[in-house]
Amino acid sequence: MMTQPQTRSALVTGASSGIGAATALRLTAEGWRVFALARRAEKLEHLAEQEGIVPVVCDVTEPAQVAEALKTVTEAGGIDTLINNAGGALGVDPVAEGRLEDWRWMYEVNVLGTLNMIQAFLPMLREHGEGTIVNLTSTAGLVPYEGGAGYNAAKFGEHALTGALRLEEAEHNVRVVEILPGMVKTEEFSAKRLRGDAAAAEKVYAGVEKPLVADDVAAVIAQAVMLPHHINLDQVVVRPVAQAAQHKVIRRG
Ligand code: 8X3
Repeated sequence: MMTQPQTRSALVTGASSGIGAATALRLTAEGWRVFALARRAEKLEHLAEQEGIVPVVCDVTEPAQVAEALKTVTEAGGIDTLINNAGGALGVDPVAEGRLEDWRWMYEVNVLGTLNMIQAFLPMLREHGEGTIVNLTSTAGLVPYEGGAGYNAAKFGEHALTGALRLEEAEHNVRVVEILPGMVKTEEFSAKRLRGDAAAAEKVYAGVEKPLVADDVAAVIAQAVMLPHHINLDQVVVRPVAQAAQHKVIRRG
């Protein structure tokens, strides 16, 4: 199927669940064509059934797999919007006890995975003439907190990459949007960070009446990318009302 020139087309990484999956569904509901990219094929099955979604199996930390994904997307008509959502946190250890392998993994997936995707798809976005890149960083990339250093360092890194990219790509008319979510209750984020401890993961959101959910952030992403191209939401911090700041969360009960 050839893409019509007026059809918007995006690639979303980390699309198998959470914010990535919700974003893929939001954009297809708006008539976009979406390449939903994730590491595990079986986790993409539920999206593959959706009209307008093309599943792409790829680990963003593997340049050879990213090159394959670029080939697939190019042959299928290309994109005008790249949404770098793949990322994550691992561990809540203080600096004194942080595990090197956790820090490496976080840097690899949040910073280098994003870098791999940008380097691969930038020529296509420049050539399009009105390209958009959205990077999902985090409020953890603005304010360090106890037990957060490894994740903070990775997200500060991704935040820096995003700021430099915006400066570099303006002359190519590539819009660079940074979305910085705060507390978002998804099925995987805290479970992964807390190494599968479901009770501890649940405690993160305890008493918060309305934590954000994946679709709330997806709604913000969709708004940002559907604004006329000359409008750039440089940085959007998205939190639940109950989280007035990183250190101030209203919990009831
Ligand atoms: C997730 C936000 O507050 O857990 O990116 O660092 S937080």
